Amino acid sequence: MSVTSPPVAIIMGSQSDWETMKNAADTLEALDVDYEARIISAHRTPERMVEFAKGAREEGFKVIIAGAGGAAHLPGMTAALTPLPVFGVPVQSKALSGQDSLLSIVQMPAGIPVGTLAIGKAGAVNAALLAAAVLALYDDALAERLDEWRRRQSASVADYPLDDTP
Ligand code: RP5
Repeated sequence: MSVTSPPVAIIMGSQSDWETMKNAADTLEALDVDYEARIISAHRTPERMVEFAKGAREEGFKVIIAGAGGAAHLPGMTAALTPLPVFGVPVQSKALSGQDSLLSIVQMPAGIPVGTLAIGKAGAVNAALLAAAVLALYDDALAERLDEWRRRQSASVADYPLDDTP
C-alpha cells in the first residue's frame, strides 16, 4: 500500500468551488495537516472521479472532503466507490443559494454515508476540522493542536459586545 499521499484529499467539482473549498485547505494548514486538492467532477470528468475514488485508499488517503454545487453528486458517488470516510460540503449555488447542493448531498439513501456539513465557508471549515478530528484519534500531537485551536478560538471571543459607533 502506498504511503505517498497526504492523509486528506480535498476534491471539488469545479475551479469555481475553490473559493469555498480553500477554507478547508486553510484550516488544515492551520492544523499542520497535509492535504491534496483536486478538481474532479462527477458530471464533466466521471472517469477521473471513478479512478480517484477507487484508488484513494490505496493511494494512502485517509479522509476525503468533497465539495460540489447544484446537482451535487460528487460526494455521494465518491462515497459509493471508496470505503474511506467522505465529508460533503454543499457549495453555495447561484440559482438556489446552495439549497440544491445541500439536499443533493445530505439525502443519501441508507447504506452509503456522506457526512454532510453546512452550506459554504462554514461547511468547508468544519469539514476540515472533522477530518482532523478523525485523524487525531490516532495522532496525539494533532489532537493537542486541535485542542489548542479550540482554546484560541474561545480566547478570541470577547465577553461583551463592542459599540461600533465612533
Ligand atoms: C458543479 O457545478 C460544481 O461543483 C460547481 O459548484 C457547479 C458549477 O460549476 P461551474 O459551472 O462553475 O464550473 O459541478
